[in-house]
Amino acid sequence: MLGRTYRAFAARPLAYGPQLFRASSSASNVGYPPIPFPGAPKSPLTTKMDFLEPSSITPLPTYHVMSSAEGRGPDVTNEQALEWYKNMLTVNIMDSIMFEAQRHGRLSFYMVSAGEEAVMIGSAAALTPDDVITCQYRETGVFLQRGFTLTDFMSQLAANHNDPGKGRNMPVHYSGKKKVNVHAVASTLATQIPHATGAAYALKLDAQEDPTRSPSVAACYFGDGAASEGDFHAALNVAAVKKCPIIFICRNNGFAISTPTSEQYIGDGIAVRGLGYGIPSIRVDGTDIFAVYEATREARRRALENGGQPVLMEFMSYRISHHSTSDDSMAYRDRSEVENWRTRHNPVTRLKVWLESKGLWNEEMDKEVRSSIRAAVLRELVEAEKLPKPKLSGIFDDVYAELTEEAEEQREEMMRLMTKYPEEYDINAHVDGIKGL
Ligand SMILES: Cc1ncc(C[n+]2csc(CCOP(=O)(O)OP(=O)(O)O)c2C)c(N)n1
Ligand SMILES: [Mg+2]
Repeated sequence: MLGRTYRAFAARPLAYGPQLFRASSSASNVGYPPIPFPGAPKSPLTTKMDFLEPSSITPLPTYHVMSSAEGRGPDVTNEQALEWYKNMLTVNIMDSIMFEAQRHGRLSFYMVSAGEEAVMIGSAAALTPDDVITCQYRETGVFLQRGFTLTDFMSQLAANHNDPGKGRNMPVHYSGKKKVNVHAVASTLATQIPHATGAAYALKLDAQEDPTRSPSVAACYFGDGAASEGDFHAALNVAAVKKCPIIFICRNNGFAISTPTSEQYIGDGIAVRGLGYGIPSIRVDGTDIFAVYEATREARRRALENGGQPVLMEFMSYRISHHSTSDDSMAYRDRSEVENWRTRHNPVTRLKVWLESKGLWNEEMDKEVRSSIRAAVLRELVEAEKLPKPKLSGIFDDVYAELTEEAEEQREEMMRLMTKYPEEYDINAHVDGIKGL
């Protein structure tokens, strides 16, 4: 009955004759020509006044593969599964080391993605290098899966001169455009969503101009909290109307800092919002890497169909970690709840158990790989810290095409202070043997 147009007149048989009588017995106007209202031209007329109650609609199901009752195996090779497991471990181990490093004062800030490793690695594995990505800040695994190395991560975290963002952003705001086609992380929530729609529209126009080039999509990652921003709605609607090849990837981890999803919305999550905009949408178990991979691969195929169209995916998970190093989530949720998710629905453990069940992995291998990842992260961190910082005098570069008057004044003032107080402005003072600004 979805989307029928109620018509009180239709209940009066005399006005419309016997044909309508028949129609009203099935509570609709079968046989009566629909009125082509431009705002809903496909809506049939009905005599049944039906306010749709959200509670009468069955919640959207959650697609899963790993433990599906049908017992179907995932459509992946053993090599893929092993590579993904090692990448999930790498994110996990790097996260715990860097979280500690922040506590020791070695960096100002950090965010971990425990509980969401499968969402990042599995979805990124289904995309191609030419696909353009924008993301939020908890997508470390996407960068890793696309070829960002530990050296790249550490250069940004230590803000040394190898960071493409030139040390200007907070830690975890990686700049990966050149290396892995992931735009710089912007934590002004949801701004990345219309940006991705714009990128997808550009990809569509490029493909129209040159049909020989291999088609690519834009993929946009964001959280359940970001989906409460106006930018989310605008980006989805424009992408739908302009038929842009884009995959909207919502990580629904249950929280926006301390706000649980139960206080953010009362509807059935995020995926159903896509339907309102005419976008094919799916909800997926984000702790099941095979479901994540298969669904994203299919979403990509659909996004490229018919010259392009958006797809919305909602990956369900739980933010096992604190929001960031600035947060203490024990202030607003039970330790037992977190422990339950960490132990019972942990995406890393789920894949490990699956690999073990196939005879592809064992405890000994696990220990060995974990310790070599740990050693590599620590080594890269120490090396990154030794390298010089980007030039302080360059902070005004690349920001404006032409410096504004105020920015020019600030730049001159900074240069004057740097010359007058070279010791105070030496940002490399902490690094042995490096001098200069
Ligand atoms: C426009 C804007 N408003 C508020 C914030 C502060 N803020 C930073 S992260 C965050 C929560 C976002 O939650 P979600 O999108 O679910 O992502 P998650 O942290 O769960 O990965 C908020 C409110 C911000 N960065 N930008
Ligand atoms: Mg969230």
